[in-house]
Amino acid sequence: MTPPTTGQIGLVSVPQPFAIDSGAYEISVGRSLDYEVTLYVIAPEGECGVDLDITVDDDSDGDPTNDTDLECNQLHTEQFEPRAHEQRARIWMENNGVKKSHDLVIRFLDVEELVVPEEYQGAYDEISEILLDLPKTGDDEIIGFYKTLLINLRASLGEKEEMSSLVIDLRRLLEDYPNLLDAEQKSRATALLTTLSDSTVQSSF
Ligand SMILES: [Ca+2]
Ligand SMILES: [Ca+2]
Repeated sequence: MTPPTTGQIGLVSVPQPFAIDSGAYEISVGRSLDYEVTLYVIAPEGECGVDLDITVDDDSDGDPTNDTDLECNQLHTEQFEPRAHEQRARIWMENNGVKKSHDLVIRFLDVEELVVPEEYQGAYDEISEILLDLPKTGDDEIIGFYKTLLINLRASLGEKEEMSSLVIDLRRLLEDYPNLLDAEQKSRATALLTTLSDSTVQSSF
């Protein structure tokens, strides 16, 4: 751990964090701990939060790295659902207009069978990209629903039945709300859904 000194972010966690490069930390956690990490981020002053996944914009403000998934100065136990070998989180802090951040890599051990099957890695990355470019205007509830379906789809890659029902839900949503996405977003989403429904159909023969 980094001993907290004035104005510095301190991090205490189980499993223990290791400094990996300038300002970044890594925590390795395995199945024996149910992928649970207990952490406490000490921020002596200013605003501070932990963004647990810098590829997903949880508060839909256009910046995927600034979410407050966990509050600082509080003890949290977070159970992760590994979909890859690691997940990158970020501790951010802002004090008197000065921003600081420390990346936090959560490395998952014993995940061979949990990670995205290789043939879906491209789709996984594509969904992550699409999630970074959600509509900025429009009905928040519908955008939120679209985002949830995409996150669920990304989590279900390789599970054929769940995948195909989510692909159908997404297609239906895009049909029901033809103005939800702009032309570029729409062609990207449509291409993704076509690829995934092809792979679902093929696998059933
Ligand atoms: Ca995020
Ligand atoms: Ca955000």
